Amino acid sequence: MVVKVYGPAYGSSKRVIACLIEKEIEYEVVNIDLFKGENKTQEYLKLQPFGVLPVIQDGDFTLYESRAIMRYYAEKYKSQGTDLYGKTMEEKGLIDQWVEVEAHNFQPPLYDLVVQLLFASKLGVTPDQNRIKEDEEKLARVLDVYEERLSKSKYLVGDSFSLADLSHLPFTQYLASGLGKEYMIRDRKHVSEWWDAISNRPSWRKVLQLYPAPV
Ligand SMILES: N[C@@H](CCC(=O)N[C@@H](CS)C(=O)NCC(=O)O)C(=O)O
Repeated sequence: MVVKVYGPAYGSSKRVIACLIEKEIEYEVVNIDLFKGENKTQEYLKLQPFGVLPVIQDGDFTLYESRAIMRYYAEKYKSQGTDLYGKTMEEKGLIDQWVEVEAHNFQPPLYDLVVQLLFASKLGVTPDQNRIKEDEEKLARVLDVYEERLSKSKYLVGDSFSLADLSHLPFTQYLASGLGKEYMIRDRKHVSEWWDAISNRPSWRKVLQLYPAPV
């Protein structure tokens, strides 16, 4: 059964696709254009009642929330493709910890910077300079924690690439190019080396090549 991914051009969908590629799982995409409101149609809301991307359909199984989807496939195909979800319960716990940090500490200020700096005109939002400054300050404090963590190991959890790192790819990509804030990565030696390592994975290069950002 080929997995159907509704997306695919936006950040959260790319998290799922990078995971599917790492796990060597066959998939096809269904294009949903957020700027045309295709995520708010009755048909789409039946799949994802909150009207956001992505959703996957795997036979008659439907799942939304990008991080739940990547965990599902990392577990379901544990021994296929890259092992992304740790070898021990402790590794798994730490991977989950960093996925939660990504979702609750890292992505929120960065998502807002993307909306303010990249999507504002398309979304009819006036960029708010105070908010941009606050977001950058918040994100800088988070990245300082990452710098400390990454001074101790190559990846967020030990010496292997895992869901903890993968989950950061889509929004760090915006930070690395497009927002004019690449220095937030490059000024931090260990974050910078980590970004080079994870963003050069063939899976991520393929995602970028196949699904260019909409703006
Ligand atoms: N927690 C959700 C967030 C999904 C999300 O915010 N998706 C964005 C695209 S990256 C979206 O669909 N935004 C449309 C909207 O907010 O109307 C997930 O990870 O799946």
